[in-house]
Amino acid sequence: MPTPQNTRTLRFALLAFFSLIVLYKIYTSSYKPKATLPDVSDIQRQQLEAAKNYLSTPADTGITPKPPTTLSETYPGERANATFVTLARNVDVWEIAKSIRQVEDRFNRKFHYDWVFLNDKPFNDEFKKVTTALVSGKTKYGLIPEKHWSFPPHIDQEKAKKAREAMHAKGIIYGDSISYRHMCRFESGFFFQQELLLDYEYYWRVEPSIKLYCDIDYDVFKFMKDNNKKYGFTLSLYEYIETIPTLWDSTKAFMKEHPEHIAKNNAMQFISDDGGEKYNRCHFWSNFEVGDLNFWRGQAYTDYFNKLDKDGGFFYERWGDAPVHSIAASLLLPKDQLHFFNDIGYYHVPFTHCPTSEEDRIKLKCSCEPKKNFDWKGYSCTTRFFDMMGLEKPKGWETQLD
Ligand SMILES: Nc1nc2c(ncn2[C@@H]2O[C@H](COP(=O)(O)OP(=O)(O)OP(=O)(O)O)[C@@H](O)[C@H]2O)c(=O)[nH]1
Ligand SMILES: *[C@@H]1O[C@H](CO)[C@@H](O)[C@H](O)[C@H]1NC(C)=O
Ligand SMILES: [Mg+2]
Repeated sequence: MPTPQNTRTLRFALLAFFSLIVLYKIYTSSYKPKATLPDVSDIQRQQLEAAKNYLSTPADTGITPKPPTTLSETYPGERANATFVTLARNVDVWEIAKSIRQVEDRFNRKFHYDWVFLNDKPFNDEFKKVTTALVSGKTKYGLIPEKHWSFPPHIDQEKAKKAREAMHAKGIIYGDSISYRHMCRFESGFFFQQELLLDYEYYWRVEPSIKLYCDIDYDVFKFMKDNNKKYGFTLSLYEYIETIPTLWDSTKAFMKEHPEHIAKNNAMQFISDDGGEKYNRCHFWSNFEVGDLNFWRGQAYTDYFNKLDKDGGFFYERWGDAPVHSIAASLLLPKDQLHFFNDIGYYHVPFTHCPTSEEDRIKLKCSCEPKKNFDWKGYSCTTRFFDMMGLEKPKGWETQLD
């Protein structure tokens, strides 16, 4: 016979056992995964239905809903002979993906221009797949020939190595990098010679990780053509002198050798404060450029680049394509063929161009913060450009001085 003591223990054990089962059931049921996720197309259908209802319901808010527009709206009219161009490595794929998305959303979804990608190594399938999916025009992929991405034979390797070491010791950014020098020389002298670019007249250079802040509702390339512009920029600033100590000496020698290439009404005033004796280090920031490829392919620039390449500063110093392009555009073109794209809000680390006037920012649906605009800050050269061109500065510029 069980003692009362045993019965109580048994009852307690049974109670505890069943309570545990109940608790376990409650616990597992609340964590049970849902059978399946709702179907994406169902969600889309529901949202579309809701949107239709909303649009067909008379507004009781006093605000008339805008008619729906499609995102793939293509602007009518003829296209220019033009392409985007990007130099990139395979590892840049996700950063260039962001740039492309910005360019497409703000501009190219309306125009569908092509996009040429260039690399010193073959692009892999991932790079091609991702970028082709994002670009609304044709995409093309070029391998840079070795002669455009290597030391030319006349370069003294010992001297070049010493120069890199010295710049590194001084803490100059990319001071010891060989590939950065190949990149700068390539962008200075060879991008426009690539086979894929020979098919085009105008280009727009896009780098990884850039941002566009405003809608661009007109054809930028046709604007260049119709207004006889050869070089367009958004930001300008002073170059780091340690990277180009003798660039101006080579330039002066070139001007003496080839006076026939120096344009009348050029933009010398933008790059020199004393009529050409000294370089003031002003340059257009070349990670953004819209330009005429035939200008770079012409005799004047060919002679200029060859002179610079012979002097070796791409390797003995660290000449950047920004000062090289800028000096060339300023000396070999009449100044009215240069164009400041005030309406293109732009960012490349660490500088922003944001249209100065609020009226423009609203009209263009800009998303940039006005006080970040670099144009009128002390380290920008854009004031000099306005002075040279006799342009009136946009409303509100004084409020952005620093
Ligand atoms: N294929 C290839 N592209 C390169 C190489 N180095 C730089 N680039 C590209 O050249 C352009 C300029 O290089 P960046 O590294 O952005 O140089 P940067 O703009 O002076 O400096 P960041 O402030 O680092 O952006 C970018 O479009 C890069 O993707 C390289 O070794 N190979
Ligand atoms: C585009 O420009 C290039 C370079 O000037 C030229 O060779 C090509 O024929 C042009 N294409 C068209 C369709 O006009
Ligand atoms: Mg960059």
